[in-house]
Amino acid sequence: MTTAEAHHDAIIIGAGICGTYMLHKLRLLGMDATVLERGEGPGGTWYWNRYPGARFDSESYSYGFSFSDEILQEWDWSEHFAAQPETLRYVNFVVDKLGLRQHMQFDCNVASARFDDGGNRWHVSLTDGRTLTCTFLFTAIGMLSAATMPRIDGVESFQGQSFHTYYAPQQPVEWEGKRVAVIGTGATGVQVIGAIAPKVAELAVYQRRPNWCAPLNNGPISATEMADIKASYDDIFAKCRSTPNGFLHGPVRKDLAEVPQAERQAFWNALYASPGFGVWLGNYRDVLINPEANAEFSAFIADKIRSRVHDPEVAEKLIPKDHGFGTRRVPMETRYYEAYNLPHVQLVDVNDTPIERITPEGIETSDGVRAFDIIVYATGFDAITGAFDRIGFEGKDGATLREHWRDEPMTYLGVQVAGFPNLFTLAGPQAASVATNFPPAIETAVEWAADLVAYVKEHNIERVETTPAAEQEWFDEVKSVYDMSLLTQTRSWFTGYNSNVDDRNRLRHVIYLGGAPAYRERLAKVAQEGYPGFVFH
Ligand code: NA7
Repeated sequence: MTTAEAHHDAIIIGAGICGTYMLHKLRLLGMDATVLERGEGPGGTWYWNRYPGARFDSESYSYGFSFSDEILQEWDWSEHFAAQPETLRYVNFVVDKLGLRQHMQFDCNVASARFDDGGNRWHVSLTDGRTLTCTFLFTAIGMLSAATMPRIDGVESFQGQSFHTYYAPQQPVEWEGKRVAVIGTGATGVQVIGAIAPKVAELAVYQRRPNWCAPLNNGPISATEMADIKASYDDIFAKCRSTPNGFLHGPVRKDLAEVPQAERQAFWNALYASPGFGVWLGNYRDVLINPEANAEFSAFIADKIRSRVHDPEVAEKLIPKDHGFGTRRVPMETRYYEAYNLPHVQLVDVNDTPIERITPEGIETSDGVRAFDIIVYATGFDAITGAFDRIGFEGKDGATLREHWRDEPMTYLGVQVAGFPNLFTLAGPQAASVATNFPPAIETAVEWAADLVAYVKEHNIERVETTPAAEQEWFDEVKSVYDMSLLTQTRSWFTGYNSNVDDRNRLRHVIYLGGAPAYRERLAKVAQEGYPGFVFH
């Protein structure tokens, strides 16, 4: 069957890392599957985020797919933390290598998906007027794909160039000689600022709350190193499977107080100088759990910031006071703090001088108007659930997913929703997914879903659904892990907050925080036990 025909065994929404792998697995099972993708090519996150400085925070070789030795051996990474263009090339390479492109439909916006209870089919409507049907519907729509603009008057009136980082132009932007504003200092803003600061004529950074950032310490991968990496992939992925977050960095199995002060300092200095997330995830095990241990490490990082930023007043503004290190997603930076030492770079604290409106010329704060050529909105996402809200999912008896998830994103194991049969939310809300190294989490989700599909085929099952009781059980588990974490003491997208979306500036239990190994074991146990919590017809 060709992709143009209306019915498929399976439809996958999204051609990122997740949709690509799900399509491959379904094709291996002999299913007729098509991918619907709103971009003009595959890549998902790596297709859209073309802003300067966009790159991995996880080691390139721990990010790629692990399932194909052939792909691992054929692909060379050029840097320890590859930049977006390289990753986009990688996804395209995989898609072509596996012969998947012909089963993907691009430039396809899914407007709604409705379950026909009697016919046991999903009807998937596209904004181009087409409606496709399928038996199984998989979402691979990303956790950070619904970009949010700030709710500031006049955004549309600006006469210069402006964009949200997620929608950065495909053509390179001319930064040289330009007066630039960046609003937002999350992981994205920090990458943009580090990358453009040396190029532009003027840069004003509008900061609401600072984050605890740490150096990425990136570097090129030589041919010899790449050969060593290729020879060590088994060890690399075994290591990733052994750590709570699926990265190459796992906690030291000691409490901070067990280690003499001088040794602690030496270890922390080494972590600070080492590549990647070690500083966040390779620390003493109580740093992210015990408030005193966290305060001590936060003080260490604060001193690092003071030592890197020349102006003490600016340094103090860049040091978070409302949360401890690592309780929000830690942005990994490259010469971010040094940017503030450049004479043409200015930090604007919007708590002192709030933004009142965007004007045709630039940005007006309580301090007056400042003119810009370019405004970059690095203002984040309606994370985790936003991409689902954008599509009108309608399940049994007219129930909508939006309403079902109004208070909390209720799911069973992060893979199914009661009342929405045959819909699988791959690496979705309340899965371990986005709190961990995402591709390994995607592999877990996709392989589990593929096993379930194989089971369903083998047993001539037409319908898989979960129950409200199973959802409640999983919600209680998800919540209990949040309750143990320091993360809930701060507002961030990990805890479901977004001030730019109605009814989203509050705690929601959107991610399973129990770690990748526990999540994997839980999914495996459910499969081994014949899928308790699921009802098959
Ligand atoms: P984040 O981490 O949600 O950061 C968004 C930033 O934008 C953050 O600093 C916000 O300040 C700021 N923001 C948002 N709205 C406003 C308004 N209205 N005014 C001023 N400042 C605002 O998104 P990112 O894209 O940086 O990172 C998302 C993930 O992508 C990242 O964690 C990686 O996993 C990849 P706030 O802190 O809310 O005060």
